[in-house]
Amino acid sequence: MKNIWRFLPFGLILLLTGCGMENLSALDPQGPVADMQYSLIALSLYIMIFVLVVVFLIYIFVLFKFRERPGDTHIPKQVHGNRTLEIIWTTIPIILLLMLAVPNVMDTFTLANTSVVSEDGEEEMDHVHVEVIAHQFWWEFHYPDLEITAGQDMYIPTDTRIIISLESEDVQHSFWVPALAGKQDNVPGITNEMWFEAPNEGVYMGKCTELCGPSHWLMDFKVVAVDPGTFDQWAENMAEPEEDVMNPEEGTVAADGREVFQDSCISCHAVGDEGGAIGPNMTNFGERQVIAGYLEYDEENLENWLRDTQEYKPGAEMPSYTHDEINDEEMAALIEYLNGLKILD
Ligand SMILES: [Cu+2]
Repeated sequence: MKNIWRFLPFGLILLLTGCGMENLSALDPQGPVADMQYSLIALSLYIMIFVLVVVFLIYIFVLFKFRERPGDTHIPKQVHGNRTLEIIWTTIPIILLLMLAVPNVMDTFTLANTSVVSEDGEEEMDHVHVEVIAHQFWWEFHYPDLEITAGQDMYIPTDTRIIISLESEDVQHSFWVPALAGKQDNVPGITNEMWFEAPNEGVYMGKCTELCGPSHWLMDFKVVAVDPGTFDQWAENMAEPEEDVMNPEEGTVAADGREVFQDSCISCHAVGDEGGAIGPNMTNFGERQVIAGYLEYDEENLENWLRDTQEYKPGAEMPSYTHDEINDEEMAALIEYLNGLKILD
């Protein structure tokens, strides 16, 4: 029975690699935090494999060497206590545990340190602070120093320390971007902190990993790492989108769509700083890769989502819109308007 537990690391690896969609894997680490965590996984695994191999070799050796042979009735010499053996099998596990414990404890302190001030208290490290607020079933990213709020896509500059504060608006959720950093919980009433850095530009897949309701499994998000110049541009445009994005030219289909948005959506969704904050901010909606966190971004999926919201994300706070509420022409205009909500060229 004991040996079954020694197979656990292999099972774990299989499970982790099973989540190979996009870069939703802790086994392809990007950046210092993920690297550190991967090294701990690897170190633990190698130590466990070493123990497994040694135990199995001894087991097999003993099984064959001392097995009962036909006709052999002699009783082996009875031994009581062996100081050398006892010292060996006490010392080796202590050494192995120290090899596990020392880097684990050291890295735990490094990972828990979200301070951006240097040790002498003089310099402040380049950083971006993001408050990650979890909702059933979407993610809000608030940048307090930049005074902007984004939904679903968390833009970050590369090679910059990202300081994350985790909060929840309703139940317990958990924030996980495996390629960049291990998970931390979003707990109502408590603010947890973590940090990570992304050295490479790219889109990193994130997921909620705490069972938080009927659409928990659809609570995906993306971390979009761009070069610092593009990030500054993004932040500037998020704070103050260009006028023709906010207000499409009079007489265009998009302008009609904006009216539908103003009638039906704006009490929950904001564009720029105008609108409610119950649902995700829509300022850069047209730049999303997915709708509702998981549906491929195209017009058909967008319409399906708006018509059958509860079908696609059971338990979401957003209602489904029937043809009586938004007719086909209005829907087409609304989609045109949403497609045009782009702030980066
Ligand atoms: Cu969740």
